[in-house]
Amino acid sequence: MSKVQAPKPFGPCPTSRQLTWQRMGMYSFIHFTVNTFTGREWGDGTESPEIFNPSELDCDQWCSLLSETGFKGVIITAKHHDGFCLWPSQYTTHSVASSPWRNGQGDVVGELAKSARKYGLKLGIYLSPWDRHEPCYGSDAYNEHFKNQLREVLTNYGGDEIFEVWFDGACAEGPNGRRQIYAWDDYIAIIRELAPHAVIFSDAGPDIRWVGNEHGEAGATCWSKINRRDFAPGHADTAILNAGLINGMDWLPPEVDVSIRPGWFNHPHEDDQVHSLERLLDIWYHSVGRSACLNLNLPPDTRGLIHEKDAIRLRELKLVLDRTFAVDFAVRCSATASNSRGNDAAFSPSNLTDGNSATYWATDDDVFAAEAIVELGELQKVNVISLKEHTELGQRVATFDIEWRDAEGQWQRLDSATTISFSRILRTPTVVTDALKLKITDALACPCIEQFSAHYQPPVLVAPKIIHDRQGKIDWKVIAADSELDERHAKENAISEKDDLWISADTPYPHELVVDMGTSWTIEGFVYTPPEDREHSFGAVSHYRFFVGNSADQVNQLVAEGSFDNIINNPLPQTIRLDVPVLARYFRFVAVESAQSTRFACVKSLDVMA
Ligand code: FUL
Repeated sequence: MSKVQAPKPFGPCPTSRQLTWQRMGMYSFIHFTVNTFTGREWGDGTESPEIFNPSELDCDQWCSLLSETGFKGVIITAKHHDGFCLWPSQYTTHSVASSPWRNGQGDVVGELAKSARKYGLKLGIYLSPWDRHEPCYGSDAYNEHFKNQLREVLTNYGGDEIFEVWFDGACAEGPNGRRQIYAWDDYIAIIRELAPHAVIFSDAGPDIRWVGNEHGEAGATCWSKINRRDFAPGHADTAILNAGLINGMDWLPPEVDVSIRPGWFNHPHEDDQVHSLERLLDIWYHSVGRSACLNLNLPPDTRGLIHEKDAIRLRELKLVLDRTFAVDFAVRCSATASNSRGNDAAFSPSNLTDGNSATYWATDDDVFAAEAIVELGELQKVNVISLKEHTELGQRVATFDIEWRDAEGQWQRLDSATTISFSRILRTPTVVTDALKLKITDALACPCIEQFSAHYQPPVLVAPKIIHDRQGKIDWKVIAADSELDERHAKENAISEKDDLWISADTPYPHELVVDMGTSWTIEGFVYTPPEDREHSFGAVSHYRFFVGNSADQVNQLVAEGSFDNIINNPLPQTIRLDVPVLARYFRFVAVESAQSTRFACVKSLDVMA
């Protein structure tokens, strides 16, 4: 027993439920519903259950792939915004029970629960509070309905074993135009009762938070804490969600949810857009490596299988991570420090390299800046450094440097970073060295560091990029548009190859653009690319109308109208296919409604598919 007192916990600390979740590191999202069969990202609730008919659904294919490639759990969209239930709910007929799949006898959630158990994966449930089908949505009765469904899934599919319940912030009108006021406290109480080990995800926790974007990136500074009282599901500052708060009062670490493809649901035309290995590695280092968990979405296709291309990418990711982390050059190496708590062996720097997560190096209470040197014993090639704070005692380190010892014995800086928390994994330039130094330059309380590891990631071959030639666009002309703000945001930007935007006049909607394509094309559809940057995302368009015509003053034939789904959180190019292709020289894009209630509209680009 040590004679020196251990440091006192500092600020909010994780619960054991949160720690168990954090140790999982990576798990997967499965987005699957009627959208898989309609090609949409948000179903509107009018889809017939008849269309849900996967030809070869096999949860064992999903789970064996996931466990083989290092995933620890799987979260299924038991019900997405369209209201279609992947289990035969006794509270609605809008479910698999009304579909032709397995003659209405099937149960996707049940099959997944069984298969997950078989492959050693934990099960998570996504149950969308927003329900665009349920007639009672928007009334007190809906809260009862939702609670019944919650009880039903948590009871039928192994409550005790469920590791996460995922609450979506997306909320709008239901089928009768009413919005719901959700009974969050009741929902949470039901989960605590029936799934006591599950963490609850939302913009505001209570256990884990959304990371503020859907492109796979926790902040380079990432505090595991925020102030929950300032947020509610669907109402949170995305910058704070991303970086957390240095003095946050609640322990609420982020989950990075991101799809392996552009959309959340499988669309065959995205089979060639599965993220590259390079991109997946970035996502991994910017999530697991920034003290978040990674929830990577793998959407099954209409067969009910995870596509071969997605599977290959997961195996590649696993290979690189295995090669990188199989060897830790620092493990069991000797370590010294500028300060070690009470000079007591219990808090010695050798705890950094003992491979034991119960021990840590700590300094005296009044020491907030300190350094530890790890002697590697021989020259090693290093380009990845992995650190862990002993988060049972809170998050403390604010800034630090990593240094390496060169051939002349001089210390050189390898990297500087902010925040560590549960895990900080840095990719650095490659150095060959026999010693490394962790130099903590600022902390909120005496640092308590559990682990220092050094690795080498072999080079990853980058696939060649294919540049598409946008044939024909050269002769296009914008012949009408409402006046632009200034030259930088000119209407021509909407059809140019450049990154610039068209920003309409700052007057009430609608706004429109009329384009002369120079010659007639058989138009099969169009693509609206919204602004991707935060500043302009306010100009994203949510509802559109698309007209064509064959003379400049009569572009009046309405060939498509509708809404762009999930455009704020996932600002992807929106591809709209016409029901029937049409031959025309002119098109008119009308921005009918703004996604964020602004007056102006923004277009990064408009393309037609011909
Ligand atoms: C969002 C939803 O609107 C998307 O469709 C998707 O489910 C994503 C994970 O969360 O808020």
